[in-house]
Amino acid sequence: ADFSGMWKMKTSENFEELLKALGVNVFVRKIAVAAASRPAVEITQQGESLSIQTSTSVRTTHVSFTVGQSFNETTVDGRLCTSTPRWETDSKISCEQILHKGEGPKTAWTREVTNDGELILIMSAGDVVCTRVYQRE
Ligand code: R12
Repeated sequence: ADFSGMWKMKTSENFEELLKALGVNVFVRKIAVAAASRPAVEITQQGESLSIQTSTSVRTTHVSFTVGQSFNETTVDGRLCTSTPRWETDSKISCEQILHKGEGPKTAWTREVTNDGELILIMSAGDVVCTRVYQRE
C-alpha cells in the first residue's frame, strides 16, 4: 500500500482518554488535545521504508523506519521507546513499543491505508484505544 502524502485529520476518538491512561496531567492534556486536533501529517514511502512527520503547534515528531526493523521513537506522551513495526496486512503496519525506562501501560500503534484512500491511525495504551482517521489533502 502507498502511505505517501500530506494527510489531514477528519475524526479523532479517545485521544484525551489515551493521554489520561498514560498519566498526562490535566493541564498538559488540555493543551495537547487542542493542538492535536489540527495536525499536519506528511508521509513519504519508498518500498518498506517510511518517513512520518507529524506537526502540531506544540510538538512536531519525525520518525523514519523500515518495516521489519526496530527503531527508536517516543510514545505519544514523549517517552523514549523501541518500536517494532511489522506488516499486519499488505496495507496495515502494526507497531509495538517497549519503554526504554520506567513503567507504564503497554503502548502500540497501527497505521492502515483503506481501499477508499483513508489513513487510519490507532494508538493504544493498555485497554484504551484511540482512533484517528485522515484524508489526503
Ligand atoms: C507532554 C508534552 C506534550 C504533549 C503531551 C505530553 C503533546 C503531545 C501532542 C501529540 C500529538 C499527537 C498527534 C498524533 C497523530 C498529532 C500534541 C501529550 C507537548 O508532556 O495524529 O499522529 C510536553
